[in-house]
Amino acid sequence: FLSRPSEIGVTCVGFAGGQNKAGVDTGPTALIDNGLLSQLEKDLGYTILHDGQTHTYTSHQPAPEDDPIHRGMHNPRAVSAVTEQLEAQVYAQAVEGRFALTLGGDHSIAIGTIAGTARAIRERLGREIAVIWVDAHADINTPESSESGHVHGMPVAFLTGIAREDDLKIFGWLNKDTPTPGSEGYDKLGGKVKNGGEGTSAATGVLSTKKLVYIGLRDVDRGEKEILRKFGIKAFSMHDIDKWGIGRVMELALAHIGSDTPIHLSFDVDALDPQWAPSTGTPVRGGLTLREGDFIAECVAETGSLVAMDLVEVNPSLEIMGADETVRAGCSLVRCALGDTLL
Ligand code: 4U7
Ligand code: MN
Ligand code: MN
Ligand code: MN
Repeated sequence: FLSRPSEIGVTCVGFAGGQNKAGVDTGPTALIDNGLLSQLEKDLGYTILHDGQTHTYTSHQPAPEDDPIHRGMHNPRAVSAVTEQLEAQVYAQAVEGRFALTLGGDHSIAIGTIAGTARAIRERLGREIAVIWVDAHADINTPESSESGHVHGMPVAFLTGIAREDDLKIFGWLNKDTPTPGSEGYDKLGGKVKNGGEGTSAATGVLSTKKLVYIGLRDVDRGEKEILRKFGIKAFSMHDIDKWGIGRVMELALAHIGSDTPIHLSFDVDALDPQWAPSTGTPVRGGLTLREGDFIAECVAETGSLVAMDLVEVNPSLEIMGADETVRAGCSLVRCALGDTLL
């Protein structure tokens, strides 16, 4: 149902406001300086559409003094404004049938990218997207469950409607097409109450909890574990990868999504072990090898259903000795997701 896109629409987002470490905003430039876009063009034969900019959407962001903490979240209005702008940009790429590649930036930007992909695919193909979230972390904290207040640990909660805000300037824009919490069939969190099968409910925002699969988890907060359990969300941790091997895990992950579903791959470079990707804000030991990361991307590419990818959390100013390696690993993941398989 999808033909291999010949064009890649690239969006670079120099945003660090979803967490507290400077430097992740320079991720996109580092990836491009390493030759990522010319590799995709010359080695893989894609046409690249890129405006040559690293967007900060500064003119849309409030002054820091106008962006106080809200429900424990740091910079909520800045993250909201940036992701709302980004949503429109990713939408504009994906609705034209281009592969939407976004380079970050911290992982809060996935609020914008996934919302944009979901809207474009709904409009263009009348289909719901699935998301494969590759990360050491589940990024599904609600503002209330988060201990850090960093929004890069919350994007999945807002995307699935597990966390909600009515204020349009604080992610309320995300709910435009989705029902009001508390209305019939929806619980007070805005989760869609569908007491199906094993007593688990499903939540739906721009993304359904049923269409989400995690790979690589190893640092999940207590509150997040409760959420994963409550909504029956499919997750393959490092334990599962050790037990079954990455080959079997990918078979199971893709089987959960089902063939014929457009996929958005959101890849946090911290899914890789710090041995391969040390330059990232929240490294966690015991992660994926570079080969396992590449393999995940290759398997997703092989489905022929991948329509968008984010590569996030590359921070070249941390562990500077390893910055080059981290950037090269990031480039490799993107090439693999775009079909740079063997032979
Ligand atoms: B990343 C954390 F508490 N869960 O919420 C939090 F461990 O995008 C980390 O995956 C979030 O890098 C990490 O702050 C966000 C923490
Ligand atoms: Mn992470
Ligand atoms: Mn993440
Ligand atoms: Mn952590």
